Amino acid sequence: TQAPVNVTVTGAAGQIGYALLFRIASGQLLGQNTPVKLRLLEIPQAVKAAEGTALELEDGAFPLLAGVDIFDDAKQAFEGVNVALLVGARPRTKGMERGDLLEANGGIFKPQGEAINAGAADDVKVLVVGNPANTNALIAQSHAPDVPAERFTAMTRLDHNRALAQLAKKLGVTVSDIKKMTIWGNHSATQYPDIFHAEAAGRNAAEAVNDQQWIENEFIPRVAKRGAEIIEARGASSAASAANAAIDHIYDWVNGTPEGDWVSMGVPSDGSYGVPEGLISSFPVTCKDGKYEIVQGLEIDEFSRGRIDASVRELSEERDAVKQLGLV
Ligand code: NAX
Repeated sequence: TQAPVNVTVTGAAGQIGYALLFRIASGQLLGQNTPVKLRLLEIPQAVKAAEGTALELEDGAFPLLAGVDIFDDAKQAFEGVNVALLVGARPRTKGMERGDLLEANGGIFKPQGEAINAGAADDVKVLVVGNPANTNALIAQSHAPDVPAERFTAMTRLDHNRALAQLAKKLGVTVSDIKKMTIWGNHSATQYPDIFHAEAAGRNAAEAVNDQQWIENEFIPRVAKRGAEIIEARGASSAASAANAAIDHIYDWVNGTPEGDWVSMGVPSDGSYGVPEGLISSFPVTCKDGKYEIVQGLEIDEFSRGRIDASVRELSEERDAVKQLGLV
């Protein structure tokens, strides 16, 4: 077997952290031949809870778990990191304006970007889960000038998976019958889940659905607002499904996507599909040999164009706002 891979998880004592760490330890993040060393980052008040989780990780007797270290200092937590999962963030609380939210998160993601720049391994891959995920990723990336920008990604895989499940249900097929789903734009209510390029059991998915009303008024809002639906039902935000999506995102990035399919990732735009360069926006991507590529050449009709532009506009506004705050 190979040397252990260093995986840093921030917000390790939170609810996504609790669902995520055991799956990483069991080998589901990187595969069954790759031992992992966990480096947990928490704020000082939550270190004790993280230590409790570390005791439980020990009790899992995971053959692939080569060690667990806990930090309340970002510089130490990201030392030698190969895979960084940035889950901890400042949630929006009552009465908080968007500017306050972005500023509070800047206070987290700026120092974390600097710490990644200072200490990460050459092959570091970063996934930002903590919201607002795309813009938090942009903040971290802009403070890590020595790390290739494309290593900073934001999670839209939960939206992608939600879209797969809703479409499969509608068509009475299994999720594995669906290929080439795409989430475009921001991980927010403006995101655009696009089934016009998707395939369901070998047919074009939009043609198989044949119901524009359902696409516009049920499917898209259901996927975009699924987070709120979960909170309403569970009394808490999505946790295990978010952890599952983070596992999928990194697993596919490292191990590759299957031939004839793609996944959705928030990645720095190279200008593809008219998305301004540098914005961290969700695209269809294929992965191979530890690298991803934005799928090129998809035809975007007027309906899709409007939806993509609206979500990208929101990302531009978020970038302008953090620019004004001096965070990027
Ligand atoms: P929790 O509040 O349960 O946990 C967050 C943890 O982060 C806490 O333990 C807190 O102490 C820690 N933390 C705060 N600041 C930190 C810092 N500077 N360094 C290290 N740790 C820090 O939230 P949870 O439900 O786990 O959600 C975490 C984040 O994921 C939230 O921002 C949430 O909005 C976001 N989500 C993103 C999703 C996505 O699809 N991109 C979906 C699920 C989720 O809503």
